Amino acid sequence: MAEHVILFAGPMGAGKTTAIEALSEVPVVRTEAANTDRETADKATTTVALDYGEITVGDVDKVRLYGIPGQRRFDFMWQILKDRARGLVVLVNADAPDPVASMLEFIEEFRDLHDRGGVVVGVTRADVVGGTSTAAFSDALYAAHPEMLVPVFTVDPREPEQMTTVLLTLVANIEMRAAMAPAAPAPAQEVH
Ligand SMILES: Nc1nc2c(ncn2[C@@H]2O[C@H](COP(=O)(O)OP(=O)(O)OP(=O)(O)O)[C@@H](O)[C@H]2O)c(=O)[nH]1
Ligand SMILES: [Mg+2]
Repeated sequence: MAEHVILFAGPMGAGKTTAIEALSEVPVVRTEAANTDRETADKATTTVALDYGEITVGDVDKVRLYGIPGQRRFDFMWQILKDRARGLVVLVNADAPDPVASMLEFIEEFRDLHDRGGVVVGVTRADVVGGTSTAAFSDALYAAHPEMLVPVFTVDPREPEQMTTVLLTLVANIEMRAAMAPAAPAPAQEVH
């Protein structure tokens, strides 16, 4: 059984916890505390350590889903989880002050995950803003990092089917990358 560790990153209120709740087949471990920053995200609670959920893909692949806190003051958890993960879902809410810049910030912070696995972007709360299209996000990504291959979706994290599409795209990318990676060289033979 293959196992994937996927990180959900993005600004406060983007929908990381909501997405993991929508996807997980086991009760989600959540670490919510009262939200003292209602200006950034108008919701009662915020993640302070991590979210954890699990889903099985295609009957055999177990996917571990970790959500990290959006607030920078809790970013000690970012490093710990970054080292374990092989894939990244960046969720960014369309009603953030500058969602494109925010997306780029998280992509750059977690660049390693692109290089050793894969990255997808989900633009959330598109229904709240109206007129949101993925083009501005894809164009900015291509301008900043033409070498990176990152699919961009609009997604409502409350909808399990939509989140499943995003997750399966990422898992497919990771598996394709692994299949195409050159095999490790055979150990050198000693000559006597
Ligand atoms: N209308 C609408 N609401 C959404 C959408 N996506 C998320 N939400 C709501 O926005 C809020 C997102 O909250 P969380 O899931 O806690 O966000 P988070 O990314 O975990 O935030 P932190 O843990 O604080 O960093 C929830 O109330 C969701 O129901 C969307 O596409 N449309
Ligand atoms: Mg959260």
